[in-house]
Amino acid sequence: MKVFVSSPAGVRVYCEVQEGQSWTVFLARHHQTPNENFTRSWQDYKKGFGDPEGEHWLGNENLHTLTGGETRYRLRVEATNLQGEQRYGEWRVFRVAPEDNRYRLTVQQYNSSSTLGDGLNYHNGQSFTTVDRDHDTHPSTNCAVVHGGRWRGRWGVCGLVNPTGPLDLSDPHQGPWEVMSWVPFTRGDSGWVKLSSVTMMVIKSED
Ligand SMILES: [Ca+2]
Repeated sequence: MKVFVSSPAGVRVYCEVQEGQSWTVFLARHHQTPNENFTRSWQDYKKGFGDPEGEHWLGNENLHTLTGGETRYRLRVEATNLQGEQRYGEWRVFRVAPEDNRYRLTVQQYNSSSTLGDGLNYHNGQSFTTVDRDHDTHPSTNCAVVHGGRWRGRWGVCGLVNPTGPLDLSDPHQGPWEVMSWVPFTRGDSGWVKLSSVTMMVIKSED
């Protein structure tokens, strides 16, 4: 169930309520007309963009305010492939550092009952990178720019998961790494899979 709330700071937020628990959505991607532009600057990813009722990024500053304190947050990702198959993944620790630490990502303790693979582990500890701020580990390339800017805003390395990649799937010859994708889509697999939708959300940890 979708619920829209305003934070004390006046930020309008989409919360996904599942089994009585209210998850704060920070990334929503799906087909809409027109699709949201995710090739954005550091400032845009900092502040957030898009419509909470449609495709959007909540903003790195909001993510840090929410998850960067003493309270531990969990992460849940729900993803659907082009065949309509759904997977979910959960991580028991999700934290985004302040801007002066380049919104560095901590994502740990993958829940092994997840059906979605743990590609995010590859991004653990990485800084956030945008087309105008290369903070990734690749020495000669900005990962947000390669493949025509298709890697977009991301935490740190070229690969693996690409939830901010383009949703234009009209070219069957495009590799999955060039569009919105996840690897491994199924826990225990190794395959790189194009996605038709993805939602990333957080909730306070109960332990
Ligand atoms: Ca680089």
